[in-house]
Amino acid sequence: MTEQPATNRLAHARLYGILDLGYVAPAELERVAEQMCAGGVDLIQLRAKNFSEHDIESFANRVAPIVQGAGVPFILNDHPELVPSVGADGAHVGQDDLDIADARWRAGRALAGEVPPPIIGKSTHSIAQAVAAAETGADYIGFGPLFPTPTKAGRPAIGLAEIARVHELVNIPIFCIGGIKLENLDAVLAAGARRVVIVSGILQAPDIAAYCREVKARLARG
Ligand code: TZP
Ligand code: MG
Repeated sequence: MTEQPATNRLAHARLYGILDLGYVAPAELERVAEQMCAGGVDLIQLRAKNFSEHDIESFANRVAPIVQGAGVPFILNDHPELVPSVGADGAHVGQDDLDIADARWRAGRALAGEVPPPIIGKSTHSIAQAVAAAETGADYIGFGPLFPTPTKAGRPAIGLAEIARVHELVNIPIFCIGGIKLENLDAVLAAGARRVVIVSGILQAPDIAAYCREVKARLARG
């Protein structure tokens, strides 16, 4: 089978998993990445708050071959400048981080002409931010947090009411995020979500691959 470019795989991605060092010990990164890939996660981000850039580069260099070897695009949180050295597929930035154009330039400047352009994603917390992210060139957005979550403590939940509207207004992939678990996934899908990011639900599952498979099955039905 011919390998699809990461941007094509983004277009079909439904489940976005995050390897978050708040839940995963550094020594466990490879094992957890393998389980997420085995469970069918479509996109994987490395998120390591409070670690040095040096540590993040080294984590990413360990994880990238596993994730990309499984045909899954690999995204770095916060550090577009590390995309070229790691060979990641892109970077994810928040509202208080670099703007999309700057992130894209940093992520892609050493790669021009050699590999496909980087995927740049943006966190959004309202419809206005979602529309702005699409207009300024994001390849996808996170939309949330839908529910309060310890993974992003202090960020107010936005609930389910705006999910349908944001899908009417924004034409790039929208990944709903924040407090999503198997227990509330059907309600999130019924509200109009098509794609989700799940962090703690996956990383705290007793069987990560089985949990991911069940989420994918529900997404396929939803
Ligand atoms: N951005 C908005 S909510 C969130 C991020 C990174 C955390 C989602 O994590 P969880 O554990 O799935 O609630
Ligand atoms: Mg950030």
